[in-house]
Amino acid sequence: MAIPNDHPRAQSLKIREQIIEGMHNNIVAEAGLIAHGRGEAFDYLIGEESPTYAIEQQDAAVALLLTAEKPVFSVNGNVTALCAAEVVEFSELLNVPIEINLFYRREERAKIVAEKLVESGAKNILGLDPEFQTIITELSHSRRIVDKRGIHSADVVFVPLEDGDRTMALRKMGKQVITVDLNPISRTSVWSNITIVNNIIRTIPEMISTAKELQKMNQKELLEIVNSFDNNKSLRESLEHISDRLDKLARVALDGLEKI
Ligand code: PTJ
Repeated sequence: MAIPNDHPRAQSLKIREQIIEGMHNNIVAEAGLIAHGRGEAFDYLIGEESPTYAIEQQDAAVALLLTAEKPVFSVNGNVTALCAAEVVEFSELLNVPIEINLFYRREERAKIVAEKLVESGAKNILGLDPEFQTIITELSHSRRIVDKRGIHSADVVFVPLEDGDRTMALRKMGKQVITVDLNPISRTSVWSNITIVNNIIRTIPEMISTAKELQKMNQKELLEIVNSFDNNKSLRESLEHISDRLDKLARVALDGLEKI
């Protein structure tokens, strides 16, 4: 559906169209629409812009990726539909491989997701070649299938829009997990080492800009950023941000969102 630019919620509706189109093209799972709706609701609550706490989370995440020995990006259908080009640009900038890892895995869909990433400039996609597949034994669903060259041997896994089970399994395997999840109280958010409570649409371009700055720092400076980050404290800040907004909204509710 064509969204008129003058619609007050044009940007949100256009993004919704991207997800719907992604579902029709078999990139996004049906459940991806539901996940997106949940994300939209939380984005509404945080104010549909990147709060200060999110910038700090993104800085810590970039610093961790820059100090990692073997990082990997784990990419699913929603992330591909929303920001394939940006994810590819980020992966090229940091020289981090992309692995396709789907919750609702079907080989045909995994190939379609890969094609979209290749169309967007990706040169090498992990997660498809059966020769390199192995499993995370702690998991029973299809996200257990991982690539020996990627997630299985990585020290840091950047896995936006993740489900909680796998985050726990990855942590138990000794990996550091960075996620992007608009819901600060999801199991993924709570279990990750660094949770970015922000919309992936804003996060990846902002992380690209941050990476260009942080690439000028030395390892010691980067490690200071990583070590001074406290995920629990940061999640608390995100909840306080939502709670403050709701508090203000409750007071000025009928005057509209733009006033706060
Ligand atoms: O492509 P697949 O098969 O791997 O499936 C992907 C989905 C997302 C359907 C699957 O991983 C899933 O069901 O995820 P969940 O458990 O619904 O978790 C998704 C989380 O992402 C939720 O907490 C949402 O609030 C959050 N979310 C949704 N859209 C965004 C988001 N977070 C950041 N940016 C978004 N745009």
